[in-house]
Amino acid sequence: MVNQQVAQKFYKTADLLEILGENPFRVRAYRNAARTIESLGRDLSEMVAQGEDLTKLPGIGKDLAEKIKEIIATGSFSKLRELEEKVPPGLVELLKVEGLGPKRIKTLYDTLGITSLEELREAAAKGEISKLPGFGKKLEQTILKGVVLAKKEGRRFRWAYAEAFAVELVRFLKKARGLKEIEVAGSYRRKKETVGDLDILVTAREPAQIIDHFVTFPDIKTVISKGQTRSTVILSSDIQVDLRAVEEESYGSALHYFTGSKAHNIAIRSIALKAGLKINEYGVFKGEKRIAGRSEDEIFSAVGLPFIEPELRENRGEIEAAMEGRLPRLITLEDIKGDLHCHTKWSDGKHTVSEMAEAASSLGYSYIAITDHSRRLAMIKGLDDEKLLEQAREIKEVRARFPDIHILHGIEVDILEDGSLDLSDEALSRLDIVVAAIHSKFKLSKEKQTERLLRAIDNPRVNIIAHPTGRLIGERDGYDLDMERVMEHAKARGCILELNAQPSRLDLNDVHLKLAKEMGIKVSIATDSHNKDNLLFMRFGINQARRGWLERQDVVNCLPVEGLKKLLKSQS
Ligand code: DGT
Ligand code: CA
Ligand code: CA
Repeated sequence: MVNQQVAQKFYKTADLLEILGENPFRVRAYRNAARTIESLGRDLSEMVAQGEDLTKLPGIGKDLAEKIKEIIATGSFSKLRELEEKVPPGLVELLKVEGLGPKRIKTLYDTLGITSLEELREAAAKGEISKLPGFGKKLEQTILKGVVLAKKEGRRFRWAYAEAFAVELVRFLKKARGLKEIEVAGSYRRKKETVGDLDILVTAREPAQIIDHFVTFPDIKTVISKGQTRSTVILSSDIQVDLRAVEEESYGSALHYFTGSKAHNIAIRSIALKAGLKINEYGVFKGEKRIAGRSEDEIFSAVGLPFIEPELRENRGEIEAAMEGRLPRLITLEDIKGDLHCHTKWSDGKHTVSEMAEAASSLGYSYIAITDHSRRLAMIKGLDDEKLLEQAREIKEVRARFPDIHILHGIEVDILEDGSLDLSDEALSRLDIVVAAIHSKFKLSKEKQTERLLRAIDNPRVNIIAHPTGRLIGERDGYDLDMERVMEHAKARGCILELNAQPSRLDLNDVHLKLAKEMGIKVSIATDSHNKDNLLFMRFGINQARRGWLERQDVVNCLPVEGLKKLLKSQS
């Protein structure tokens, strides 16, 4: 841990020195030292603590040894801090761009004042870079592509975010003359929680016409490439879109190939090979003869398999299941009968109980659980015993006005640091449903955090654990938990685990959901709505549930209301 940190600081120092055009020997000394440290079998902080002589390490002199000590003591060192003051932070990122070394970065900075990837992209797009001495048109193109890759590196978009662009693009492309079929393939079609880029496939009378139309999409920031049958662009949101036009006779194969995942494709290919077939994005071939390619159904049946839903195509057992005729019948939005986690104005929600009930009713639900926060979350007016009683009176009154929908009175009760709950058993026992969740002390040790959750699961009043891991996609990892123990405990106690459908949460994730299903743990797919529009997040939960192999019978809010009430009662 410390070694990596020290090495990183040295690498960064070398980069900055190089951008500033300083002595190449100094630059090399830092890189060599970084490499030595990376491959060191021992912990530097220990060596320092034991007073060992660091200069015995190859490439580490007196000066660098002092700096290592400084990094261990303070997290950085003064020379680096000095350099960081001198060099704009965006310049270091430019090093990731193919075709750009520190010298060229210095030129770009000195002449065009470029200090970030975005400024570099703009300058390249305007053709300013090719005018600089020693750069040229070809290098400009390389840089443009390099910027895209550098920006993309590690950058992924939440599925729900990408969806808005995918839908818009498909609508736009459908206006092109001669378009026949269109599908957004890739991770998007597999409904992965995050999407790296969008892969669109079309068939068309005149592919070039579609490509011409595609590059006029108003939201495009950069056209990376444009050929007869394919084009790549970057949208203003930085999402990359690859468009490919394919022959109709290959559409099914291309769709299968570009839907992926890569791991699934490779597994399917090896099945084909065993059967003496060749499979690629153009078709399934026996010798020279194409025996399938028009549709995905054709592709699967050519290799002796039933159709496998895109959400399952991760090579996580779907091929074996398909061979053995035990593919799941994946849950759909229509299977959902209600929502079991919703907030109102009683805590931090935007709408009243009656407004939420009405919205749920208009979705055709037969029940909704009102689960506001408990008192511990004082900033957002969490409910105490007394408030809960008041809320019960209001719910009773709303029930009379909405006879079509069952309103369950519940709570999202806080799990305190020791695993006890924020409200008395007596208060909880008056409720129809209790959802328990962690909202504080995210940084407890794995042992403590796990024990905390196990204790909450132990409480017979608790029906459901909400967003069990606490992760926020792209923002925050989940709490440090032993999920295996949590799930075993949930199984033993008959506790339901939530699949929170908020696009930023999707918690549990696909892998945990599949595990839950295999263990026989029931799942509640719930929106955690804070306003009535949020009720529509249910479909994101369904996407994730399908990736987790869930079927109707695995999900408690597919039960009719009597069945649900019976289940809840059986838990306590
Ligand atoms: P992403 O974009 O990172 O969220 O993930 P995908 O799955 O959309 O991956 P992408 O866009 O790189 O490629 C789309 C699909 O094309 C991928 O799911 C499978 C297929 N594919 C790409 N490269 C290969 C490959 O090297 N071998 C095979 N068999 N398939 C590939
Ligand atoms: Ca993709
Ligand atoms: Ca792609």
